[in-house]
Amino acid sequence: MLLTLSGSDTVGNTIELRTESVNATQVVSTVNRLRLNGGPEEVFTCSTTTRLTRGEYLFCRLPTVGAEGYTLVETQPADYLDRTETLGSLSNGGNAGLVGNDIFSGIRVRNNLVTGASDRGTGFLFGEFPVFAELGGRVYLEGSVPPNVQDDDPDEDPPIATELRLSCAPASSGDTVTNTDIDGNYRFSRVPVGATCVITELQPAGFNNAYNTMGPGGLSETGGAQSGRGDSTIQLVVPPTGSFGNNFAETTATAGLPPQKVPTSPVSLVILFLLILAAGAPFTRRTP
Ligand SMILES: [Ca+2]
Ligand SMILES: [Ca+2]
Ligand SMILES: [Ca+2]
Ligand SMILES: [Ca+2]
Repeated sequence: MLLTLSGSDTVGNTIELRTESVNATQVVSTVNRLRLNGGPEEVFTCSTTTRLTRGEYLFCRLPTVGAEGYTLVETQPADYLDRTETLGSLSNGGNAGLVGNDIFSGIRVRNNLVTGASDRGTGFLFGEFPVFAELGGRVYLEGSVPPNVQDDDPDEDPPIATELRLSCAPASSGDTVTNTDIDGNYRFSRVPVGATCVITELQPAGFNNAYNTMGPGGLSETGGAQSGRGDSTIQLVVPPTGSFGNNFAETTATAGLPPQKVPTSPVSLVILFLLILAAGAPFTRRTP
């Protein structure tokens, strides 16, 4: 997600900074792109000891802002439905500004030139709701000794190669047929959040059904415990955070395993984007 911070400092320099929210976990730096007084773009790195995670972002090296305050704008990201914003706060106690749709204005970031204390703004949140999510799981031979009803990873529960099919209402925008990878994992992407879907595992030759486990949003399953050699299915409603752990376990034993189900995980409903404004030394020093 692209964010743009703009304003003028106390001696009239115009500042425009742009950054992207991070798309990974344990991120220790972000890139800021600065245009000072409309000049050429300068790229620099913001480092942080507070690691950033997916959706968070960081501006740094902000000079004390002029009377108008900074304005912060979000460019609406593709594949998200717009939600409401939440105003953050400034560590120096200044006016954190006003909140509009995808915009904060009048953010009075002030560095204390007497004590040297840098201002820090946190909690400027842009709310978005994903249109699409991912579904996935694993197909494996239940190989635990004694057998259990959970995925213990490929070294204990070896992968089985097969084909998975996806049928959704409303229909998925992504591929609806896929195959397991080398570890037995499969994944469907661009599946509409809120859709009701059925994942069908084509029963791999030579195996009997052992059990299925349902990921978040799971409603029902077929072709699980002691059900012979038919195809297996899991039906679910797609949560905004996606659904993994939709697993199909097989056995070479004729009788299969006793029927048991693994509980469905809880689901969180909204993904929020967090802004951290970290103030620091001014870009330039000018004598007023
Ligand atoms: Ca938005
Ligand atoms: Ca909004
Ligand atoms: Ca196991
Ligand atoms: Ca099966």
